Amino acid sequence: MTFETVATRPINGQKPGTSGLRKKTRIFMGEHYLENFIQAIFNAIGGADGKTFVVGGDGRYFNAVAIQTILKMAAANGAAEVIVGQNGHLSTPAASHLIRLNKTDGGIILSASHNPGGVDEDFGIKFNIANGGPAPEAVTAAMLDASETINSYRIAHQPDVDLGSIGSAKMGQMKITIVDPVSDYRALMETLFDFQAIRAMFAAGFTMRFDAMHAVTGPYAKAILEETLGAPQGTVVNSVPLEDFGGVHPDPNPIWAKTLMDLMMSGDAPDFGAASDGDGDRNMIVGRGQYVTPSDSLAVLLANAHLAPGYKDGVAGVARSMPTSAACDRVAERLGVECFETPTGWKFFGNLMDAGRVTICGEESAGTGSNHVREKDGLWAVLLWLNILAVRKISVAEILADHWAEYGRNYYSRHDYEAVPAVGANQLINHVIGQLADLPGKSFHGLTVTRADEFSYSDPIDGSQSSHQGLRIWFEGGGRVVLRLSGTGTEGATLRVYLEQYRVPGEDLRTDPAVVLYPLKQAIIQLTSMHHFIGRTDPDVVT
Ligand code: VG1
Ligand code: CO
Repeated sequence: MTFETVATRPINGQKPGTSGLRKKTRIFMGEHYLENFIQAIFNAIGGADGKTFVVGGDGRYFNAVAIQTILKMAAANGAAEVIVGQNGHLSTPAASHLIRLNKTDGGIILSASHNPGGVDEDFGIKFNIANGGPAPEAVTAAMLDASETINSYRIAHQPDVDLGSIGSAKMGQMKITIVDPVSDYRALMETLFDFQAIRAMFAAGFTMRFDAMHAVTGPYAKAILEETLGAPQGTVVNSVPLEDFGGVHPDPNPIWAKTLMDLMMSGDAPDFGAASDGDGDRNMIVGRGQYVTPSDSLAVLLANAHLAPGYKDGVAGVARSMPTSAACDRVAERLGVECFETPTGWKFFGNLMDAGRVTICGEESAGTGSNHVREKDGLWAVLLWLNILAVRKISVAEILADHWAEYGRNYYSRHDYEAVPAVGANQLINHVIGQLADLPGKSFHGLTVTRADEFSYSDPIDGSQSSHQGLRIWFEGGGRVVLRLSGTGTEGATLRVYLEQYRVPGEDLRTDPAVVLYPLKQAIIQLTSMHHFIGRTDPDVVT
């Protein structure tokens, strides 16, 4: 086999964000761009020599081409083996599982998750470490450093490998193992959930719709929900992964999964609805006539996890990202377990899970998961909900009503201002940072600030510090607003405004969240001088 060492130069901007490096697909397709970044990953981890990796992606445009390049580079860098999902497909949680199951040195996941796919849309690459989780900040910083000093990369001159059939192949000395993307993952799910109870529930006529949004979860959902658990054919819709996700954003929220939402709010609604994102790590849960916010879903799953066999002995603790509502904190308190507040992004949960401090983690963006892998896991959340429904035998709406009656309700909504000029967005954040110390005692739209800060995190396991992780402003009466800029976009900036208002049990807990959160929304518009900095006050997406 012939290897080539190709001379290259650093390319600006290969800085991983909240979840890997995301750019326009055409940028990734540019000369040396992908190669530089892959070589930077290998360089950052002390080389690939003798190592084993898992490689797979969400099937978006350029996935298949990029995987061939990665294989050739892994071979030229001396990797011993690469485990690849058939046709190059692996959901993010399934990749995390394969990394752990096969005790590999890590994995390369090709995905831009909820961002749209296509030649003129987005592509992304993330590196996961040997525990199966996203590279922590020390590793992503090393990757950036390596990308800034690179002067060559190594690649093999070999024909493309046929990834269509399961089995093994060789590229020079390197073994390539092509695996069924679903089977190991399905086996793991069977160890966690009471499949028999869920099967009995479907057999008794329980109805469901799962919208795979033409993303990677389709084959997983079909195999598990329909083939294994007996849900009728057609339960999973949009189940064939497409390179452009059928032209939509594969983002499981009421906006992008509107067809599912409309069905669930109609007279024809099935008992249960769910959707997942591009790479299968996030989920949307919706009952008949009842949307479940991701923060509430996390709290409900935590409170009821013991009903599933995998969690029957209880949980060690819980962690949530800072913008996520405090609904799960109340459950943790009742359970007498630790509750951690981390920066946005799953990479901050890995240490806590490895140390056995937390079992369940979640984010307001519809990411939920547990220590069965080191990634968020969309289908896992759906299966845990199904397990709970099978045991409790009441509706989603009733489960939620019970929960609020017991713990109170954290009304919650996220407002996204997309494609905002980056300059204005940064000025807005700096404007608020400049006021933080003086905010307490001041009133905006009739609401008085009690406390305000910029969130920093000190990892309790390894002591690493992460600062500038978002602004928090608390108001009299149990309100909180969080402001931060997205770290997953590829154009301009996205300002995220997270609104939360707590009401205790006994208060009216059925009011429309938009009504309850309206005063907070007005207060933050005034406090940030939003119109001045970004030219508008109406969000593009409300979830
Ligand atoms: C968003 C979400 C965050 C999530 C991240 C990756 O990040 O807010 O909670 O972990 O996406 O999820 P940001 O920086 O845009 O707010 V995924 O499913 O895109 O890998
Ligand atoms: Co995702």
